[in-house]
Amino acid sequence: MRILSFLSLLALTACGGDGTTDDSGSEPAVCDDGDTQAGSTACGLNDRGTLDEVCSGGQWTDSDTCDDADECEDDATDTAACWEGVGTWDVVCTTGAWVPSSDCVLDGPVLASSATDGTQADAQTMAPALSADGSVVVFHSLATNLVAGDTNGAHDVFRHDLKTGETTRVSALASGTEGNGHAMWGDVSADGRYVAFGSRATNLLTTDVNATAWDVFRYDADTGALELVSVNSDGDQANGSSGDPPAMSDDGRYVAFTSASTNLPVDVANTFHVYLRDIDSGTTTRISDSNGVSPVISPNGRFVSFQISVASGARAPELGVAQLYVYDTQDQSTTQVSVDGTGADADGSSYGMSITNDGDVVFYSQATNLVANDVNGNNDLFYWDKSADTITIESVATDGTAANDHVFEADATPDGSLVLFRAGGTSLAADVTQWFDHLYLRDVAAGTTVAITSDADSSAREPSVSADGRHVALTADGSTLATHDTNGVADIVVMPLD
Ligand SMILES: [Ca+2]
Ligand SMILES: [Ca+2]
Ligand SMILES: [Ca+2]
Ligand SMILES: [Ca+2]
Repeated sequence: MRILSFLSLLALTACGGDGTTDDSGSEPAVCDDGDTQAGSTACGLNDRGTLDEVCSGGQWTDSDTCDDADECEDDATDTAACWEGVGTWDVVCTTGAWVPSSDCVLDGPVLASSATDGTQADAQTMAPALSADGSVVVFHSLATNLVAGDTNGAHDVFRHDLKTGETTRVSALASGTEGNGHAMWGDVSADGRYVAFGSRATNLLTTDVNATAWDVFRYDADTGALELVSVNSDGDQANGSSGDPPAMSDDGRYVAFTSASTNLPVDVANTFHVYLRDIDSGTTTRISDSNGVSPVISPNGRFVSFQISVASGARAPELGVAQLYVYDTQDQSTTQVSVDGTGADADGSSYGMSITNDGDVVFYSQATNLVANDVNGNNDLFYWDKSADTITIESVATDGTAANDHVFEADATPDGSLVLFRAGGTSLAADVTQWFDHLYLRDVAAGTTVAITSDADSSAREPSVSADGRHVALTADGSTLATHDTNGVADIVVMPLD
């Protein structure tokens, strides 16, 4: 069949052409001059294309036109712009096309608290939280010009996507109705899709039974929908205030929050407790005793760290000192973190900042008895290793020099290998000579500390590190960290760490 077809094709071709006889005696014309057809000579960057043939003098000859669309030679490497041109990633040529071979890393600091068109915020912004790859940052702001129609005169929670440059308001209904009260303290899922936040607006629900008491919501960026998180396992709204920053797991399923309600579940004392909401199963569990506040959740959702506030509480026998605990959802056990080597309570208050997937807790504390020779008289940053049950001090210089001023606010990667923290003083890095607050990057395993904001910058605070350790979001009081920052108020800056 194949031979017959080939012969038939030859016959047809021979009968084609312009039909004239070649007087010179050379080959008879087989095609009309100027016609083109697909050829068979390999061409292109990866020899995957074929040269077109053009009819000239009645004969088919290869043209210069290759039908190959490959943009690069296979296995070649290069770098390319990403995230709307604000970042760079490695690319490798795969089947003739450039394919990213690394995550996108910002080329430099970006002013994230801006409108989609780049307009700077007209009022202060704070409390950033960063997605796993650093591409989505959420924050709250009093600015009225980050989105159209912000006329509520209240803080709102916003979501800025570095991949597209888009800024959206999270604390509003999909219909466009804006909240009639403050919304604050956004936390974002690893993929940037979900945002948990608190709001005292009364019009984000059909019926807000606790009126202007704070509630916790979860926003879905895929649908624009809001879901009430501060509810009990029957779906009833909390009857008291849930007014602490909520903490959400990486997948957006678990949200830990503080509430003074008496129906989450039934609770006789109108005091604060920490609750864990499982949005998928629709259950809410109380995980702290009285006066539990300030929850921090591990990225995998297994562990929640919280503080027992100083007001009272069975777990804080030394009144006036807030102790720190970690709750394990796997066996419902609670362990006190803030203890000295003999198991005695910390002699100063402790504040949980971040908790790893293994349940290790990064916290700062006023205590002097958590490690030996803590004589600096300042807050320090500590790392509680759950499996080893040891506490180390991490707010030290690479050579071990102690902090000579206060330390607070920290965030860690999910494996605890990197810790970002805020500290005043001048003793933690050689290039810091000004006393105002700088941010430092501590490599816990290597024992190294470097300043990531310089003396040329104004104070920086509230670090949020991406899970991949490549970016940090921070609140910048000054204007030097990001270019084009001329608004004179605090902004959110996202910057590369390497
Ligand atoms: Ca507003
Ligand atoms: Ca409410
Ligand atoms: Ca100390
Ligand atoms: Ca600014």
